[in-house]
Amino acid sequence: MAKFPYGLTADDLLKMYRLILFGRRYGESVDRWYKAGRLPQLPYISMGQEAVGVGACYGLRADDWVLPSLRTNEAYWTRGVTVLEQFHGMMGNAHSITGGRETSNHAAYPDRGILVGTGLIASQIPVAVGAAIALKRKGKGDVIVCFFGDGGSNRGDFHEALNLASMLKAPVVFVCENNGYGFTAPASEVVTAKDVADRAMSYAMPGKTVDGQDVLAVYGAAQEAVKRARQGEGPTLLECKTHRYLPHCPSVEEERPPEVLHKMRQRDPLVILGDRLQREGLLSQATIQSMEQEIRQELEDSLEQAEHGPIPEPAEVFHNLYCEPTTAMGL
Ligand SMILES: Cc1ncc(C[n+]2csc(CCOP(=O)(O)OP(=O)(O)O)c2C)c(N)n1
Ligand SMILES: [Mg+2]
Repeated sequence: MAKFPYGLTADDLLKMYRLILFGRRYGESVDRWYKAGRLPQLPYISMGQEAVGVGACYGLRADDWVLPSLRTNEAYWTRGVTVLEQFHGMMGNAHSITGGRETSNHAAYPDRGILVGTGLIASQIPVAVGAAIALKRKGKGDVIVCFFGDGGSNRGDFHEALNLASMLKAPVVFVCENNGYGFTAPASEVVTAKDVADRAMSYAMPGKTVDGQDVLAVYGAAQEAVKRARQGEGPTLLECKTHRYLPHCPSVEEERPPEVLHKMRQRDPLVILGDRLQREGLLSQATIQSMEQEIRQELEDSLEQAEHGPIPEPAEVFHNLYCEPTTAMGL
């Protein structure tokens, strides 16, 4: 029986593979559905980056927390949120977690340990530090994993959050999804550090750069950082070098040359894990086909169900906003 690193079992690796495959098919589907007018919410697609969210969230405890970036779709599924819940959010349905108030990528699911910041990039980083301080006070060894992009690491929020987290030894793991671009700006032209992980040095915390296309490398580094945080030793900055295969979002033109796009697909997270599992005799073509079939069915059924989901009652628009319901706006 093959031995896998970090005490992972064959079952764990198959689950990770399925999550990455799910992300890939989700990305392809929502890109198509948005362009066909079936999805009203602009999706931020993580194709190429799937191993980062899966590797950093897999193995967290139920009481831990995650704060995804705009693009960390995989964090939601790894924590057990269903795509149906997300599609309800995209449609603004009454059945979505906030009754139609949020977009799916700014939705918190507290029962599955998912918090959110705001629509401003990097705004989630100080929020994660605040949550980490609360977790530290609780004293149960719970941690929070916070995701953001290379562009986000240029904002002041990032710098003040890392400073505070380090001073207070907050149990937080900062995960930079470095896909080399912020919108259309290449990181090489706007981010001074070659490796974002080097910025950890300024804040007296460990900084580590890993291959974000290899889910096991991400998992191993994330688990090490989580362990450190649980033991009260404070935060870590983990930079995962990755690739975004599609433009920033479907309404933005692709500006990157075809040869660059071609090259990035040579190190594909699905292929890297899939090849390994096939070499170990753990993943047959039949298993892949049945996963593909299940995933396609779940995506299509969920979209159809969400398309027919109930829209919220206008009178409910102020629910959860004010302690006392207001009539001041005529509702
Ligand atoms: C403060 C702020 N400026 C600009 C935007 C618009 N915006 C949304 S995502 C994004 C790019 C973010 O780049 P990066 O942090 O590298 O994340 P990626 O999209 O590459 O995952 C921009 C400019 C925003 N949401 N907030
Ligand atoms: Mg980026």
